[in-house]
Amino acid sequence: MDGLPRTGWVAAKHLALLPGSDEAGFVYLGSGRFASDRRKQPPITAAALQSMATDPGRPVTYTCVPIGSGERIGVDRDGDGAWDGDERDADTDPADADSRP
Ligand SMILES: [Ca+2]
Ligand SMILES: [Ca+2]
Repeated sequence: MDGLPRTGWVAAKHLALLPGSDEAGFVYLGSGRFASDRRKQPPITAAALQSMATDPGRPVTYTCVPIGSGERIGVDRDGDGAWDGDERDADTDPADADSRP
C-alpha cells in the first residue's frame, strides 16, 4: 500500500500546481486513496498524487498526524466545515472560520 500506515490519517499538502490552483491539500482515506480539499473531486490513489510532483520545486509533502486531525490539517485548516480548495474557489478565507462559502 505504497508504504503508508494502515491506521490513522495522513494529510498531504501538495504544492504542485493544479489547474487554477497553486496549492492543494489531501487527506488519507485508507486503502491507498486520498481525498482532495475540493469535496466534489473523487478520491485519487497515492500513485496519482505522487505523479503530480513531476517537476523540481513542486513537491508533495506527506505529514503523519494524530488520528482525528487529518481533516483539519489536510483539507480544512480553520475547521469551519468548508474544505480549503472549495474556500479558495469561492474566494473565502481557508484560515478564517468566520469566512466560509
Ligand atoms: Ca475551512
Ligand atoms: Ca473559512
